Amino acid sequence: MLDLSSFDLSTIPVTENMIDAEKVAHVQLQNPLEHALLVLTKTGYNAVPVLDLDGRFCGIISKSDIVEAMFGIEQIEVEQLYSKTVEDVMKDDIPTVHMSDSLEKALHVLIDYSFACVLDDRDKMVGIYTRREILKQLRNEFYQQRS
Ligand code: 4BW
Repeated sequence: MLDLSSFDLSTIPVTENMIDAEKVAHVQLQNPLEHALLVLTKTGYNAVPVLDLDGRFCGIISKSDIVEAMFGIEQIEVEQLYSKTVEDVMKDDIPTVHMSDSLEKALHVLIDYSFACVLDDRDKMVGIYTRREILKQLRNEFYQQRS
């Protein structure tokens, strides 16, 4: 049985084991949807962060946001990929965590989202914390207790 009493998420900084920003695939606000679809397809991710030109976090765009934007009344309108921008279809009401926060805060975000964006004081994205990372921490704790 896993005893979580010694695994205190409130003491683990969210910056520990986050994926650094330079390794995070992202798109920019003014990119056409076609570019966002290319990034999502080539990287294999379902959703990536949207940043402005200064690297500030603006929201998240997913493959389903793009497909939804292409649906016209009667048919799929491929031209929307060129006429609409990331800003037109992204979701911007996304909870984030600050780089001084603990894993406990990220855990709450990761209930509803597959990753949490980690921001600095100026809202610049310094990295992301993923469900995979938190599960890896739990697994490590599990094996440490068994040994
Ligand atoms: O290209 C991939 N490499 C690896 N090693 N794993 C992948 C890859 N693509 C998907 N996965 C796996 C991961 O376990 O599928 C899970 C779901 O992917 P997603 O959500 O739906 O595209 C991945 O889970 P995760 O590592 O916990 O990542 C959660 C979400 O975080 C991903 C994606 O939206 C985002 N993400 C992760 N790494 C990213 C990233 N976004 C941009 N750049 C990165 N480097």
